This record gives sequence, C-alpha cells and structure tokens, in this order.
Amino acid sequence: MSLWNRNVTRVFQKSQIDDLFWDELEESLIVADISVSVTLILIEQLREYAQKNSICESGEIYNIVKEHFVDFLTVNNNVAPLKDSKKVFLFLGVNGSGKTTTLVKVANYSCQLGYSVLIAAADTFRAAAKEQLELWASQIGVDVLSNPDAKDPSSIVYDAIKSARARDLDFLMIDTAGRLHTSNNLMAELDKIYRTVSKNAQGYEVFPILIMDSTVGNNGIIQAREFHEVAPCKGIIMTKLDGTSRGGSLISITHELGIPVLFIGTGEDTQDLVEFNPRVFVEHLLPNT
Ligand SMILES: Nc1nc2c(ncn2[C@@H]2O[C@H](COP(=O)(O)OP(=O)(O)O)[C@@H](O)[C@H]2O)c(=O)[nH]1
Ligand SMILES: [Mg+2]
Repeated sequence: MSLWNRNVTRVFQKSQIDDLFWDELEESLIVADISVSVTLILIEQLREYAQKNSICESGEIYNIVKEHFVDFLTVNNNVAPLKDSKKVFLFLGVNGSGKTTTLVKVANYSCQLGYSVLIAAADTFRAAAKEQLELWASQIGVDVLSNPDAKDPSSIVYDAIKSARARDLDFLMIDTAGRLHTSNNLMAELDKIYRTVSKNAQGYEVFPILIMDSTVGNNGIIQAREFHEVAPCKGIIMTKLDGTSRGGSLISITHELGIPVLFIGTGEDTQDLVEFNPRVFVEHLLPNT
C-alpha cells in the first residue's frame, strides 16, 4: 500500500469534519511529501471553503483537495518544449536520478516528431558515461559529440553548440554529470556550463531541465531550489514513476518554483516517457474509491 493510501486517503475515511480531521489531514500531507508551507496554505484554503459552504462531509473536501493539486501542478501550461524554437536542453540533477536515460528518451521522442537532434556527452566524471550514451544514441540514430581528452565539460558543450549551429539542427541535448546540490565545486562547474551555453547559443533557446527521481521525497524542493538558482530550469521530468513512489513532492515544487512538469519516466526503456498531465497524475495520487 502506498504512502498516499496509507495516510491521506485514510484521513478521509472519517466522514465528520472537526478539528482532529484538519490536524490529521495536515500531518498526512506532510508525510506524503507535500512541503510544510504548501500544506499550511492548502489547509487554510480548505477550512475557509468548508466553513463558507457549510461542508461537514469529508468526501466533498477530498474532491476539492484534488482540484487544488491540479491547480498547483498546472504551471505555464502552454510550455511546449518540443515546439516553436530551436533549443539547447541541459539535463541536470543528482547522481542516478535518470538524466542519461531520460535524455535518450526525449531525443528519441523528438526524432519521432521529426526534429533533428545532436547529443553532447558532457558527463566527464562517470566512467563509461560516454560509452553508455553512444550505445543508446546509436540505437535511436542520433549523433553524439564527445571528447575523451576534455577534462572541462564546458569545452565539450562549446564544441557541441558550434556543431549544432553549423548543421542547423533543431535540438542539442546536453548530458551532464550528476552532482549533489550541496557540492559547491560541482555547482560552480554547472554555473560555468550554463554560462557557456547562454553565451554561445544564439538562435537557440536555452532550456535547462531538472531530472528528479520520484523517490526523492521532501528533499526534492531543496534540490530543485538549488539547481534552479544556478541554472533557471524551464521544466522538470520526474523519473521512476513506474515504481511504488507517487511523486507527491512535485506538487510543492511546481507550486513554489513555478516550473512546469514536462514528462514523466515510466521505465528503463527508450520508449518509457509520457507527457505530463496534471489531472491524470492527481487521480493516481488520490484515486476515487
Ligand atoms: N524504473 C525506472 N528506472 C529508471 C527510470 N529512469 C531511469 N531509470 C534507471 O535509473 C538508473 C540511473 O539512470 P541514469 O540515466 O544512468 O541516471 P543519471 O546518473 O542521472 O544519468 C538506471 O538504472 C536507469 O535504468 C524510470 O523512469 N523508471
Ligand atoms: Mg548519467
């Protein structure tokens, strides 16, 4: 049974709305990875709504919670990452969050839509990162630009942008090394990568994407804030939603930072990428029983 069923849904099994109900709801949301500040705002709005509309059945509140969640998750709904302009996508996130896998998925999806893509292997830390990328890229028929002698990922990024522009390609997708948002050196390196991209990407929109593992929990908002500060993220992709985690942390991240969720990852294959739909996501969190 998921955290959400065990906690949030259980609170609603009690039909009477009283002070204890609100306390339990508040606690259950925090346990289910909604940040404290977002939970407090939500509880206040719900209490006000219940009072104004003389609601005493918890079932009615259940549906209002869902509507609020859909609202919180609907950010810049018109951002269509794979349309309109040429882009340099920068895939960011902590180690193992799924950056490389997701990059290949997005590249594959872009190719299927008819866009031309180049991949830059700018993870100079992980042994065999380049080989992993080249193997996958060859399977989907996309070129990879790499440089085994380069120690500085910014130099690879620079060469890749030059190449994408010379070939007039639609998208450049840059794979970066995983880094902890708390590591100053690596975040400084990311800052350099981001500035190199921004300075050289004339004619391309710079599009950092934060890749987050759905099991990240409440730490997700802290991670997102730190990455967003160094390289303002235009989108989030949450991975591993095929597992038991429901990714509740996305609600506070989108609400607090205003970054839209673009896709979700639903497996380890190149095809396992789904466009994000706030309503479907919320129905999964809080199903109608
Ligand atoms: N089940 C599942 N596994 C995933 C998903 N995305 C990535 N992974 C796995 O997570 C692990 C780390 O992925 P990788 O792309 O190398 O992460 P990186 O370090 O951020 O580049 C690999 O074993 C991937 O197969 C997903 O959506 N679902
Ligand atoms: Mg990687």
